Amino acid sequence: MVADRRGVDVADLVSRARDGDARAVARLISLVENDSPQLRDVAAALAPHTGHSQVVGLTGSPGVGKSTSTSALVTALRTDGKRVGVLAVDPSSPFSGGALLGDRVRMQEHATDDGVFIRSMASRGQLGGLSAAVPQALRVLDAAQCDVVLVETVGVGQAEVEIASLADTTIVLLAPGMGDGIQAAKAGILEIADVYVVNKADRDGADQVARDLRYMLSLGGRHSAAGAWRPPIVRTVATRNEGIEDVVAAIDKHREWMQRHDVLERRRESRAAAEIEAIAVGEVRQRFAAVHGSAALGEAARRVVAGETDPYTAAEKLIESL
Ligand SMILES: Nc1nc2c(ncn2[C@@H]2O[C@H](COP(=O)(O)OP(=O)(O)O)[C@@H](O)[C@H]2O)c(=O)[nH]1
Ligand SMILES: [Mg+2]
Repeated sequence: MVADRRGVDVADLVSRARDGDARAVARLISLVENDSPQLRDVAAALAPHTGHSQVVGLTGSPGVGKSTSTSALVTALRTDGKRVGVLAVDPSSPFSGGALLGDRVRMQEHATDDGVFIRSMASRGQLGGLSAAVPQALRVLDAAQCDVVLVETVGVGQAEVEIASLADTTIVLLAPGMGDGIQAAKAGILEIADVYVVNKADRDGADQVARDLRYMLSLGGRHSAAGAWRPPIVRTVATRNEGIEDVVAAIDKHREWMQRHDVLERRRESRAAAEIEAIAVGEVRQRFAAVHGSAALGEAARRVVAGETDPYTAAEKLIESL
């Protein structure tokens, strides 16, 4: 193994991750999460090994049962022999412990399973925020040959909608007694669902939640167009693994539908486009920061003041020189 002073041997890490080495996977995610100087090497080494995983996002209010459902889904997918990644993402927390600690405890039953990779991420430290770090972490899990990657986001808000939009299939969970439908509708979270899960179906009011949901969906939105995917409503009791196989079936069905209608490629391409754009704009912004107070800018300013050129021409020249 050739590990130079700059750090680790990226190619070796990627090759070990592909073989399912959990420590290599963890190390790679740390590299992308901490915006390491080797981020580019890692991204380049991962690129040829991606495109296999189906990314499934789970979102919904705190307490609705996302973690319990995630754990139950892991069990179901493992029974089917799938390799599974789990990313628990907390956009509002500066710590990757805290709110997610409970989830880790819940995930304990999968801790010794070498076909499951579990990781939590919080917003601490990332230069471009979680929306920049999560796609990279997803690529690591993809390269580690996960068939499915479950992304659980904590809370309901704009940040969660953003993270959820990184998924191929987005599951929105609701539960009775949480005043949840309205909150989710306000946050725009209902619009992003490919599958609805009414969890805690063992409790009173689950039928009402499903009815309210069906009513809200009947009012229109992107799903009402001809030929559009109709998001199913699945009832579950996640604590008893009830209905979980129906969720798995709904995920499979959505994937098949996306492939049949060429939607999967288009969704992934539009996500990649947004990512490239964000990276490019970030890069340009950084270069502009270097321009501020520079000799070139000073010279251009002098020429504008002297009437030798106009500010538009000067700005154009500056952009060209970047
Ligand atoms: N009665 C009932 N309780 C559930 C069900 N699913 C989860 N819970 C409980 O609801 C609480 C919150 O669950 P959790 O998975 O942590 O929710 P999260 O915040 O969305 O991740 C926990 O006490 C779970 O045991 C369910 O189907 N029925
Ligand atoms: Mg949770």
